[in-house]
Amino acid sequence: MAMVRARPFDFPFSPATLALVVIDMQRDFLEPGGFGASLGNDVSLLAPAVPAARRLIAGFRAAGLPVIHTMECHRPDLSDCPEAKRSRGAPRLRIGDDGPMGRILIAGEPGTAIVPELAPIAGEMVIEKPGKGAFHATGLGDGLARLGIRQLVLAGVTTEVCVQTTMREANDRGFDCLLAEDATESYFPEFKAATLAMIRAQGAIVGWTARTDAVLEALH
Ligand code: C5J
Repeated sequence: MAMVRARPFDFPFSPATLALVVIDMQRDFLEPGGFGASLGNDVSLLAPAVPAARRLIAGFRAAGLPVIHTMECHRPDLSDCPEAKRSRGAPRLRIGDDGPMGRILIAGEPGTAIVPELAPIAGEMVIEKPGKGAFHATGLGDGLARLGIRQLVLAGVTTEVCVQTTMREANDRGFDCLLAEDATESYFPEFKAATLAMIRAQGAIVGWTARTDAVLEALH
């Protein structure tokens, strides 16, 4: 069994059952003019997660382990966007409205794309998800089962919304989950800190956290 130096204690894993899941590293969250900015957030706060996520992706690819990407987005007719979701947020620019990078959070629009530094390569699983959690109304669970994956390293944005929701969904489905501390960011640094603390509290009640360097060291 390999081991990542992690908190609250070391994370044991088998490379045969480990995958990286990179959550929603999309222009709509990371760049001006997208969904995140429309909600009044300072999107520059998410930028530090990009280089760390890039190193994680490179490390998993080099080790021959699966890299899975998710994208929060909806069908152009919004049939998968509950009114309860669309009606919250900024009234002047809602999901499906035309923004500077195309329609906000709609599949296929320029703003919905993953930032170029972290773009998926051929053969990698890309999950389009209508919810905050990546298991809700997607094929992620079946895809992981097909690959025999039981343990996940997570990265992405935002820490306390889509990343934490996905991690909790995965934990309830029996996956061991580790969140890469420096490869995730929030528009609210205090929410990120609280999320990391609550994940690893009570004997890793939701999972583990570790620095990207510690994950990469363990993959060698
Ligand atoms: C949000 C996400 N924050 N990917 N989405 O609405 O965290």
